[in-house]
Amino acid sequence: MSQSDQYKIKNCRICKSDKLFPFLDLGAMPVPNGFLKKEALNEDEPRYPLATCVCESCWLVQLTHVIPPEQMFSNYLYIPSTSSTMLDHFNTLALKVIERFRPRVDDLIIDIGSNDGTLLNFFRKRGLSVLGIDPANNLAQLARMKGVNTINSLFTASLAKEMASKGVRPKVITATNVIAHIHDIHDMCEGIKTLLAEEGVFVMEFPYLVDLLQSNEFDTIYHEHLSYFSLSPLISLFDQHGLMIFDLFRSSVHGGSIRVFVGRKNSIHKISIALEKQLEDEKNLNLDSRKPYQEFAERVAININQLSEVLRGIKAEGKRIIGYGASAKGNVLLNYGRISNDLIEYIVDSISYKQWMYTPGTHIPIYPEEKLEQDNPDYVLLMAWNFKDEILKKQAKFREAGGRFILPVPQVQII
Ligand code: DWN
Repeated sequence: MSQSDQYKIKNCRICKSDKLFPFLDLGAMPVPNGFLKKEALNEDEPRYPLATCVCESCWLVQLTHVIPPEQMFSNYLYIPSTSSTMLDHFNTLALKVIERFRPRVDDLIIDIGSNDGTLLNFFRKRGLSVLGIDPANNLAQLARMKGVNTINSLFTASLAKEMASKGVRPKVITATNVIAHIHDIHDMCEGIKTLLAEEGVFVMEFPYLVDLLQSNEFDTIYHEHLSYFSLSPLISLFDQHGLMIFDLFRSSVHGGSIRVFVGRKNSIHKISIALEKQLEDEKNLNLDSRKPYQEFAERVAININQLSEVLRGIKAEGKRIIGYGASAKGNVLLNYGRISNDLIEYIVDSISYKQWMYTPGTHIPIYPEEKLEQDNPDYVLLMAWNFKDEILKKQAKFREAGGRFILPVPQVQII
């Protein structure tokens, strides 16, 4: 059996239907955070199919293939705490949750996929007791060094059962940018139901499918993100586990995210007008038909050809181009667009883990941000476009001196 069949899904992960409509194929490529050391450049790099389908029964958008998590998350090179945008975002999230749900000092806050403890630290500093759960050993150690107690494990229903049997019943469970990474999402829901205190709230935040489609954010489709959620399939998922979404909040992080508030069906939580309105908006977008997905795929093909033309045109003028932000999405953009070191000389990035490494598949070297100021190239392809404001502000001097940024989405733009 070929690798592409080995990981291919046959049924929707929420409703188990086999009516899966494929609509975008980005080709086979290495996992997006699979950065390489120099000595590994000539070794074989596993490539996995990267394509999306939509279930024509519950309308969950999902990857056609699921790569085993241990091949992506054991030594994870993504920490949110390098960006002031995310630090502000998590601080505000903690504040809003405390103001609205008023956890008492002895109430426990658990974060699933707690990474390096960034979010939990904002609760901890306000006197609340916190506990992280994360499978990446390197990040769990970083979190513990910050004083955030962390269980180094994937979140599963059996872990939840074991914790609940010891009296662990958190008032608040958070999960930011992690639920889309979980294949057995029913197991995750059973875990939430077991662990969450009776009147507790599960706060789940993830990139929103509506933003992805409307802003052509095809590079946020990668092997780690198994599901691309809109509200309606999520509502039917939670309903199967005695849970319900009762409110939401939209934000611009990561190209447009949505935060949903989930409680037990018969709890004190009441469904908000905002939720009813957003459900109406989804209906008006015909997300329960093939059309929006087919049109998205057409726009993506136009976009990537345009980007390739712009980059090759700049090179033909004898100008130099580098990349900014060795992000997972950036690696999808490079591999899908077949953009390698013939076009992009190097990439600068603020994360020390990634510096002096090479990008997966395209083998472009990654250096500290300071190299941009020293080297003064003509153009910069902004691969971390979700941090555009923060990065453009940081590189104001480069721009004042005539340096130009190339934005790849929603359309190719030079600023
Ligand atoms: O779901 C996920 C999303 C939320 O974040 C994770 N699975 C993986 C990750 O995706 P990503 O790698 O695309 O994340 P970022 O945070 O968009 O990557 C930004 C990159 O840009 C980082 O490597 C850091 C770098 N950066 C920089 O060099 N200078 C970021 C900022 C703000 C900067 O000023």
